[in-house]
Amino acid sequence: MGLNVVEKILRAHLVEGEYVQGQEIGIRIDQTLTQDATGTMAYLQFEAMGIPRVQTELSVSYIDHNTVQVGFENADDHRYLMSIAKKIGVQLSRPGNGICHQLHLERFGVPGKTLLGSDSHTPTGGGIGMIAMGAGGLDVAVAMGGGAFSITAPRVVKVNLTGELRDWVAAKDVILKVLEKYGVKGNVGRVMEYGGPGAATLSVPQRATITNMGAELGVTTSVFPSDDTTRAFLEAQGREGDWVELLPDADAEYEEIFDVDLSTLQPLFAAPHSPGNIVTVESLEGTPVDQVAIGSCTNSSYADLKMAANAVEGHKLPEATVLGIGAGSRQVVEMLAEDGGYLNLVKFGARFWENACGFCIGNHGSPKTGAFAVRTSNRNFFGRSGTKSANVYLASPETAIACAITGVVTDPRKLGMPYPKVETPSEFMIDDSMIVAPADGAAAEAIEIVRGPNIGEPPGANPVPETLAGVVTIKVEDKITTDHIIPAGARMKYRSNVPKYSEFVFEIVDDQFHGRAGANRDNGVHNVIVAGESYGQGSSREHAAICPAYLGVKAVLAKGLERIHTANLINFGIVPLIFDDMADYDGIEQGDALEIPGLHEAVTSGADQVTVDNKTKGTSFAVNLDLSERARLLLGAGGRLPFTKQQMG
Ligand code: MIC
Ligand code: SF4
Repeated sequence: MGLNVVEKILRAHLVEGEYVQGQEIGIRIDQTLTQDATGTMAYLQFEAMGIPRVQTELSVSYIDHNTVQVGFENADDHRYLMSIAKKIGVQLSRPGNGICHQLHLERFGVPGKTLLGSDSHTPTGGGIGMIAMGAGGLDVAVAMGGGAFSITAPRVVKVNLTGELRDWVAAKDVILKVLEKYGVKGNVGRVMEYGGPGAATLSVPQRATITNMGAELGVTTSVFPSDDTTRAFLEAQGREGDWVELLPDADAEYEEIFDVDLSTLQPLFAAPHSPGNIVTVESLEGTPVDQVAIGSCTNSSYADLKMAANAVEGHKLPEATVLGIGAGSRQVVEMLAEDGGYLNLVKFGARFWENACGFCIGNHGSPKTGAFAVRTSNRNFFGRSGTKSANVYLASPETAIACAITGVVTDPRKLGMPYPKVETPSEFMIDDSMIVAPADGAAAEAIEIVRGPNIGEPPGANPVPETLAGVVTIKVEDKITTDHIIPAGARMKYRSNVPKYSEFVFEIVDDQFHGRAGANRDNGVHNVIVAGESYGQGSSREHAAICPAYLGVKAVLAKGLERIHTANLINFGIVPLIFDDMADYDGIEQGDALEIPGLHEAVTSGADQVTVDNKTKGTSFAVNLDLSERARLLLGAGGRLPFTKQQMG
């Protein structure tokens, strides 16, 4: 039987387990990336493991999330990150250089390699044929130390592309189409592999848009083959030596095949408040648009922005609309500055924001109350823009710029102008001077790690209790994202200060949670979170586990849990429990007193169910412990860091 691209890469990196679909395997990680918002904790954890230098082929630390720097906190984190990178052998991309995923694609990604990043959009690297996955910072720290990364040997879906995109229809519309079909839940354990004759018509940045936003499906990752287009992109980045061909065998097998004829696609929106709520742009035509934001790691390549720059020529931004632009990298900005695209956009009325995460994460650029915003980023979760009442519609740069030109929702095909298509350049402007190389030998040893007052301690062990005796501290519905659990935006500067950041757990859902949970913890009462389907969607931020653990949460009882968040819960000693009978979710309420006798024993002995006694309701029901052997060891030790320390003696 032939192999698909996913199997080829994963089998070549297999270091633990047997490659049997559905079984847990350990794979060797060639490259890692971190960003500052998750990275500070990841490096604190790396330090706590006591390994002096990273063991990977390449590790890069990017500073791109917290660049607003109101107060000293972010700058403290940056200095810490810079000093530790130099000491332990990590390349460091300075603030202002751009967004991690775009930069990694441009400057470091290599087809056929594995990449683990402490950010859920790491699959952007799938655009050049890498198996690139998001994970919590602790898992990335372990990979930096040479440890394997555990995943379930995936089911691979082939997205078979045929035809060619028509004018004004974009890669974003392809991934929105895939999201329309597969939704944002129920895809745990899958990988999307793109192929077919249509794949060859897509440039690397277009492919990267698709694999980037594949994160919203909840799959392990997404990947394109590495072909002549990949080679041309790497050549244009001065990295032709990094290219290898990587194609599926002719008789490769897939779990299923989803056919997408690119020539039939039309401009789409993901409507509030989920990337999976797909509607046509046409259906909302004429609606006034308050804000347009172009950029983020999904759509901020040179071709995207140059297309927008060409489109606005001779136009002026309507009075009632704001246009903000956040380029993906310094390379993109430099090229736009040189070829006049920047000037076009500024003359039109665009505000150039920093080439960083910025508006995408609600760090700045929050829209007005009740706004209708059109954004090219990948997530429109409730409250994420920083304005709870805003309605964020995700779209392609083509749709976004059409809306900016007219001030109302506009299907770009109806602008009545020729499509100002931009091909990927055959030569990019290359200047790596904002990437700082690590020191070696005695010079590395001499480096003092800089720790300002914002730099705290990594969390300690969170032991699973013998008997869980607690309360349902909060009950939430389906599709709760990590943005619901712990907000980013203006709160993100506390990532290195767990006690402070914990004050914001569930802030946008229930601002009393933190007080209730903290009081229970102080009174020896365990906190339990009860959730619906697909709990923990979205970001890889491990603080969605660290902060609840700090507040004394011992278990999450859900109808379903997403991959990265489940791993994070286990890493920090919180037991993931799955309802056996989904109807039991309805019979449980916030405030109910719960008891799970023998929880620790059940977790460590390999039991696949435990009984929950609802003392308030006088009911009992079974819940599933769907845990690998490895997960049981980690939980038994009170989390991954204490486990790793034990292992290392
Ligand atoms: C996001 O897009 O939600 C983030 C911010 O990049 C997160 C990481 C974080 O919370 O630091 C992600 O996607 O993992
Ligand atoms: Fe940054 Fe947004 Fe991309 Fe996350 S999704 S890495 S916040 S640009």
